[in-house]
Amino acid sequence: MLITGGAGFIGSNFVHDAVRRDPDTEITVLDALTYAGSESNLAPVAEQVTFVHGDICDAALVDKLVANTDVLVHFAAESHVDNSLNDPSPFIKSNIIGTFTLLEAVRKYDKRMHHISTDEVFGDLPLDSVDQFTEETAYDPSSPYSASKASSDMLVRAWARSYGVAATLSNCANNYGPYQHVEKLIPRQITNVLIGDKPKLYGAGENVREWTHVDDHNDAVHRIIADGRLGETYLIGSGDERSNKQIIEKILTLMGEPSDAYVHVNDRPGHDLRYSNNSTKIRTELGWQPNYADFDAGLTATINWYKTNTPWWEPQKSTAEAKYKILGR
Ligand code: NAD
Ligand code: TDX
Repeated sequence: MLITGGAGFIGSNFVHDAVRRDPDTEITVLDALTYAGSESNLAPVAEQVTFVHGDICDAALVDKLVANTDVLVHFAAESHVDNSLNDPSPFIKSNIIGTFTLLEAVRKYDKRMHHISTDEVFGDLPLDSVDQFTEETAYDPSSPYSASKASSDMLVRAWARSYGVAATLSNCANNYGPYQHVEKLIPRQITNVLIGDKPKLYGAGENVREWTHVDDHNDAVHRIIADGRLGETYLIGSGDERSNKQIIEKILTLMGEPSDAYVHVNDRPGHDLRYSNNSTKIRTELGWQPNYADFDAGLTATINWYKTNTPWWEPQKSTAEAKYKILGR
């Protein structure tokens, strides 16, 4: 298996899981080690994994690696909406040109590829509705991040249809769990509390996200690789929708602080209101269901991970907060 972005949040958890499932799988990770990636995320499985420090836009390197693999699992991307609003250019390069570069190698060598994407490609849903995204929902991205992911998905769909590339796609809802960068909502607030700062809520905090544990996302990806139908898209989501305000209040309560000990900060421009994936297809076709049915238990485990892994997140924290400070967030 060749795993791009395997030194990032979801990718590194995927590699850990893949090694647990089958220690005999030969795994190569290709990762550019941007601010979001660290080879130390793979330390627990370093013996079982070949790490290649490189860029998915490097066609010669990608050609060589894809030629020697059976399955490509593509996680690598610029992943943070706020960063994309500040400077879209790395998003265009890594998410669009990078995916194109991989597709060309997969096409040349006739390899199997699974492409990881997001519910954000569909735009957003009204707050006061029970509407959901499905595999047929039209793309309507709001941010440079989601527009770049939508572009990458469309390239994969086109390469599957026109060139017969053996690809599948998945669009997952918001993930949480260990090794998530402190720029993201949940780790940012946990680490704010740990350093004695207050959690920061964008705007009124009514925006809703569907929270899925990273291990449940990765279990879904394993199932799609094993049994997914080629050319198909699968939506992944726990069904557990919560407002940002509820998330911050929950973190504070679980960490023994008053639930109102947070501050409101500037809202995100173009802020998507609500995401909700209808995951019936993957549940019925591939028998997937989330194991982390109890969000409080998953969040408590995540809080404990950040409590016991201070050396992992501390070096990221001041840089991430300095970026937010400029934006009043
Ligand atoms: P992340 O930012 O934590 O990790 C991304 C990894 O990709 C990093 O290790 C980084 O170094 C690497 N990378 C970036 N550009 C690269 C390039 N040009 N060449 C090689 N490596 C490069 O991201 P994440 O949260 O783990 O997200 C992984 C994937 O899952 C992304 O495709 C993202 O769009 C998708 N996704 C994320 C979520 C979520 O909630 N985090 C939800 C749904 C889908
Ligand atoms: O400090 C904060 N306060 C706050 O209220 C931060 C960092 C975020 N927020 C809000 C913005 C969003 O409504 O919380 C929500 C979640 O924010 P992020 O963690 O930045 O995630 P989101 O923008 O929803 O995107 C995430 O899920 C989909 C991932 O970052 C994407 O990679 C994935 O595609």
